[in-house]
Amino acid sequence: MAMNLTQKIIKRHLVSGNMVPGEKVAIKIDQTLTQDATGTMAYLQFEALGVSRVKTKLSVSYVDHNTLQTDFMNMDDHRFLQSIAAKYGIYFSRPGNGICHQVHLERFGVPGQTLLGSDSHTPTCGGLGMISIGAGGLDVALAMGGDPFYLSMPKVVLVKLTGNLQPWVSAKDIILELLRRLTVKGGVGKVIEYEGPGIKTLSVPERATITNMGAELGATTSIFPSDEITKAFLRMQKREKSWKPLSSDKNAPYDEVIEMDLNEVEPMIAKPHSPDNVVPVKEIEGTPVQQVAIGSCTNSSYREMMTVANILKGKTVPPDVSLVIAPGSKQVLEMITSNGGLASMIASGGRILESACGPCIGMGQAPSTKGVSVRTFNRNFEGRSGTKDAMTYLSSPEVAAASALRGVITDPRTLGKRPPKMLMPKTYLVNDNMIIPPLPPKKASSVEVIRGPNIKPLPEFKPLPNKLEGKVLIKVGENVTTDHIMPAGAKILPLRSNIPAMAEHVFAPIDPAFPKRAKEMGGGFIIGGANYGQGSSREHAALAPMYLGVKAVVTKSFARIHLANLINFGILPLIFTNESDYDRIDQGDDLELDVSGLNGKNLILKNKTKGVDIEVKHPLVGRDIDVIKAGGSLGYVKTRG
Ligand code: MIC
Ligand code: SF4
Repeated sequence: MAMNLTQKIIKRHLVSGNMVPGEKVAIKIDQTLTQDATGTMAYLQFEALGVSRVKTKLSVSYVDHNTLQTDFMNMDDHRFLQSIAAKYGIYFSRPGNGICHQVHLERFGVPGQTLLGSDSHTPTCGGLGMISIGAGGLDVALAMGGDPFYLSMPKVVLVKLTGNLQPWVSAKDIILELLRRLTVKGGVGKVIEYEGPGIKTLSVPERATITNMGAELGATTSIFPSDEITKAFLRMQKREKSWKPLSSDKNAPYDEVIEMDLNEVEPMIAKPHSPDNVVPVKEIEGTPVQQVAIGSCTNSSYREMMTVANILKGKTVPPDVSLVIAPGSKQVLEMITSNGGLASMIASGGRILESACGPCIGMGQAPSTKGVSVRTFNRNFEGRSGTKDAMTYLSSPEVAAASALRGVITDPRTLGKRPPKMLMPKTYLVNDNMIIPPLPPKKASSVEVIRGPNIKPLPEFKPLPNKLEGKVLIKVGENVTTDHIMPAGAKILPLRSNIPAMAEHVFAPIDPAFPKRAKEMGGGFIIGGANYGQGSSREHAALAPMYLGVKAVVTKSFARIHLANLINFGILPLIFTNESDYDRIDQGDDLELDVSGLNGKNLILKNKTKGVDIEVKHPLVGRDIDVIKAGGSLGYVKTRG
């Protein structure tokens, strides 16, 4: 039977389950990646499994998020991660070596393999023909311990690209156009597969921009075939041996087909405060800009940095604009340093940041009050930049550089007929001296793990009782992100390995009184709208509410990774059978739920305050029920023995 590329790779990795959309399948994981903000917790969980060495083909621990060291906490975490990596057979990418997804694409990704990463933008490596999926840290810890990864078998959408991108239009515009069409919910439960003659015009880093931001569609992952272009990229990275050709079969089945003619794609921009609030740039041209930020795992490859350098060359950024640039990896930074690209950026007034996430996650460079910031990043949720009332826009590097030079949002096509000519080098500069390879097992076993005082033990997990009772602690609206539930930024991110301290900030952007209320009431329920928990993979958005006593979250629907995280930490996820019942519950209402019959799908949620019974269903499949009953995955794994 003809298969699409997603089905082929999943089939080769299938451990259990039927490959029928919506059914639970378990797949073998070849590679894992973690980053420091999710990694500390993931490795504490890995340690709790009691395994002596990772069981994957390759595992890499990156430090790229918490690189602003305003006190001891972040560097303590870096040292913890480095010692853990040495002890358990994990590659360690040192701070400064670059953003996990960019470095993984350059140095480690292998076509046809599976990659599980504790970061929602792990699908970046789909640009190389991998099935690469973002997950909570606990799922990644379990994969490192040799367990398969459980997921709902996704539907597969074909995006057929034809034609050629026009001058000044780039890969970012393709994914922004797709977000405009499909919205941030459009990819939930789906893998987006790219095919068609248009893909032959896109290099691997351009493909990776598209698969990276497929995360914003809510997709399980996105993938390109592995072809001659993939081979050329791997050759340039001196990794040609990792290449093999991979594509879907002729007449492969797809659940949906979307066509896009690249000739028609224009420079696009996402307006505040959602990545799907997309319009053509020309519609909002002229909006004054205070800050332009270039970088992030979406747009920080060599090609993109050189595009920006060439646009800036010989020009000066106007006095009212702050331009900040973070090249995605040390490889990129070293290359643009030796070819003069960096000099053009500096000469134009660009402020150069280290190769890390930086402003993308509010680690410095917060915009001014009500400041307009044009960013080549992937998320513009309210407050994520570090300034609550900032207006952040998402665009391509071309639009960002043009806007930086003009001081207003600018369609780059007004800068000239074509962008300055750029020649790609024959090979990339390969220097892995900031990646520490794993130690041999004998040496590794004697390594002492270094734990700073901010690294606190995991909270306790309690089995699910037969009855859940409590008040509605908060009721939130549609598309609530994990940045709302558990914000990041320079002040809160350092607390990632300290759940009691972190819990003090749950729902801070929406309702700062939440943690106090939750504690006073001994926990309770959360009520949410559709796509609850979209965005980041941070399991802290489940772990910290669990610590505060949250027992169940009732919504119209969930985003994939957050749903898995809730189950992993023993918080019962529930969905309204009738969406309109959302209106029959308010904050402060007293709820009661008998959960002894979890094996059936439907449950009755009693709203004692309003005197109404509300039908809800749970999305738990197969082993999820046992996991929830055990109070979460760690408890479940222990009972399983
Ligand atoms: C993000 O972009 O929101 C992050 C920070 O990379 C997160 C991970 C985290 O919260 O640590 C993600 O995308 O998963
Ligand atoms: Fe880092 Fe931003 Fe990418 Fe998240 S989206 S991994 S914070 S660069």
